[in-house]
Amino acid sequence: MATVLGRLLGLAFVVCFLTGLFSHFLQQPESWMRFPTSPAGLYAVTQGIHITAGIACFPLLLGKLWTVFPNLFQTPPVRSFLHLLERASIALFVGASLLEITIGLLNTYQWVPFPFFFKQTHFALAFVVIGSLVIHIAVQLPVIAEHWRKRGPDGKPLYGELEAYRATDGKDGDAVDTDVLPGGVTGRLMAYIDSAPRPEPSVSRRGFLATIAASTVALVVLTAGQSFALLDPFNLFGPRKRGVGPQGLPVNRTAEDAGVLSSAVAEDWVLTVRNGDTVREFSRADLAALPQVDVELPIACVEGWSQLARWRGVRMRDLADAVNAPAGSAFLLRSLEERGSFRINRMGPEYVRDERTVVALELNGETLHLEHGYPARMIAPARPGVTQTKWLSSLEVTV
Ligand SMILES: Nc1nc2c(c(=O)[nH]1)N[C@H]1C(S)=C(S)[C@@H](COP(=O)(O)O)O[C@H]1N2
Ligand SMILES: [Mo]
Repeated sequence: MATVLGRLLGLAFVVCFLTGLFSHFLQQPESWMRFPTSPAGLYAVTQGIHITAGIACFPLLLGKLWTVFPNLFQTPPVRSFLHLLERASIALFVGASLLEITIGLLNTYQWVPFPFFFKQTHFALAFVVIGSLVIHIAVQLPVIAEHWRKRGPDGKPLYGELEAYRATDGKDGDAVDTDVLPGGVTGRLMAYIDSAPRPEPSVSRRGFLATIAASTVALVVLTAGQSFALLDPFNLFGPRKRGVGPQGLPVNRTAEDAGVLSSAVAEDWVLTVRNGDTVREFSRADLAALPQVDVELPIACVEGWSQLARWRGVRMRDLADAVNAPAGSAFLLRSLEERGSFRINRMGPEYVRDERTVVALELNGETLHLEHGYPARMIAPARPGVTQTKWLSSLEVTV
């Protein structure tokens, strides 16, 4: 049972790690990095998977901890250097992964009741989790290999002996070919079976596994609706509900929190577009007079929720051309916001040149709501929500 849960958990951790790395570099790219802009919902999917797999880790991890709990009290506590290393890596692994998924979950509720930055900690811990998992697997590799070969180091079949031993309920040592006892997996398993206290199990193995499976499926089904439209009707636990918010779209940071209540509605607002000495200023009327395009693109938040919306506005490409930005230019997007981590964002050339990247003036057929970034906000395909800058003030060619 520990093995079954361990495999699922391992899979979930690897999925979280890879989707997490993808999300990390989308938000903090190295300057040489380029990202796919299609399909437009790519990030909504990878981040939806990230959050959903992270949530599934709770029952899986707790179930796994429950099944291996007696090992905590094994005697002797340390048998060898390798054993010490293994136990230490497990302690690190358990601690780090519990912390990792807990702060991750809290962050999806935008709740940070701990005295450190979420993003940096979550990123660093991911390497501790994966690192200690690799050590754990490396130490167990001989056992894993024996399992797959179905033979012990002595070449004898593994489980026949174990089953025979089990059948005697550990009482009749003679029923077992004791040759296989020392060393190999069978020996260690038997030693473990002998040493562990064996109370009447209060739940059957099947019942336990069914409970874990049911709670995992239930958690996923009742939360993943925030990320996947198909499950929307079952979204009970997801912190965000689709379609709830101004213009049918959730809001992450309000205009009030961003401190733009007056600057965003100022008469003299202009969008400044700059390429070195070439500077052009566009009022909202100027922007509205340029060719308009309609795009259907999702807001896909790092917190896992995402929602498709219809946007209308000016192609980013046209604005880049208006200041003769060379093809391949990246842009710095600035918001009216004076504080806040998302007021400045660098947009790589692959997005600048994509014809679906739009400085949006309208959302779902109406003038962009103040909460969604009025007078103008950026919307680009396959980018994290944090980069979809609201209340734009300037776009500037950058390296
Ligand atoms: N200027 C600015 N733009 C911003 C943010 C912000 O805090 N400030 N939040 C971002 C985040 S985290 C998300 S998920 C999206 C949400 O867009 P919405 O509120 O229109 O749904 O806006 C992004 N744009
Ligand atoms: Mo977000």
